[in-house]
Amino acid sequence: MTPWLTPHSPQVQAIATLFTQFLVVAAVVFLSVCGLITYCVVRYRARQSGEEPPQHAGSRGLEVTWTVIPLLIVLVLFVLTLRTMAFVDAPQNPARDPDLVITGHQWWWEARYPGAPVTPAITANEIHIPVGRRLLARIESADVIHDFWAPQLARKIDAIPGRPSYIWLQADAPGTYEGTCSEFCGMQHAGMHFRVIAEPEPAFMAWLEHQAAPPSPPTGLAAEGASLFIERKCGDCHAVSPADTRSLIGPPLTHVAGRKLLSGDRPLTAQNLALWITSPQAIKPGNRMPNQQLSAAEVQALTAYMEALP
Ligand code: HEC
Ligand SMILES: [Cu+2]
Repeated sequence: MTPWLTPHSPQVQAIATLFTQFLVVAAVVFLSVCGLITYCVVRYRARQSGEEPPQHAGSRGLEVTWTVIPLLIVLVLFVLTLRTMAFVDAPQNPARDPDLVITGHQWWWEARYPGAPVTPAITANEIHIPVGRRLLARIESADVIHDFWAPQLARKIDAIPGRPSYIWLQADAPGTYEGTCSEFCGMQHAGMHFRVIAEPEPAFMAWLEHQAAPPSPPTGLAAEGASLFIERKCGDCHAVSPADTRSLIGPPLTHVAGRKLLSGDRPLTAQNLALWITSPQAIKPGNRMPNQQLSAAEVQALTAYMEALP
């Protein structure tokens, strides 16, 4: 199996097992039908003598057989499916707070950790989780219907505006797992990638604490960038403090430099940051960040500021 389809959670393992069971049953049905057809073609083919095979009309025995066998097959598949669903699906009216709230935005993912001992921790596109723990995640949308899909870790689930849904999110080994939006949601639907980064508990806690802590005050060129950030109204769409918990149009930038990818897609380097700030539409056409017509000096200062937010 291709590596990115290898199950890495008990839930996805159960889905993969169900798939195999269906495949085996379908293969048996397919081969029996092929066998029966071949048999009939050979056994009852036109003979030289022109003699017709014996003709029968109606047979209760046969009718009952070919009704009961498919019924049993469907029943078995139905029970297997129900069992898998019961194991895989999270309660849709959970009695407790979710560990994670994931919100789809055009065209990025926001993640919050309301159940964590240190809050508020908010991030975008790179969702850290502790390894081996089954997390209850609430999936929401800020605008249109998206679909949260990390194929190795959890089932697919629609993110529907105004109607939260819940899934179990779990990884049984440390690693970085790719995910993507799986429901067409506009121009940059195909650019709506995310990653789930599963780490041992201590590393995850350290990450969480870091996200919840304010970034250290910028100095030098970065400080100039920080005032430009306010002047140029970047702050209307982006948070730069964990205390700013509003759900905004753009991803939180509080610890943006700590992420590996810019907009979930390309390496987060100074060069790519500068390119993005100069002309976001050139990188991700149609995305909701306007070109601010900044001068080269302004871009430089803003890039230094972004880099000063690890
Ligand atoms: C009208 C709202 C808006 C304004 C104003 C705005 N941005 Fe953005 N910004 C966005 C959106 C939306 C995205 C995410 C786009 C996407 O990935 O689809 C984004 C993404 C970014 C990213 C990449 C973040 C990541 O997680 O990869 C950076 C960096 C950024 N903006 C910096 C700035 C700076 C600096 C300014 C001010 C000059 C600014 N933005 C002004 C909406 C805005
Ligand atoms: Cu989407």
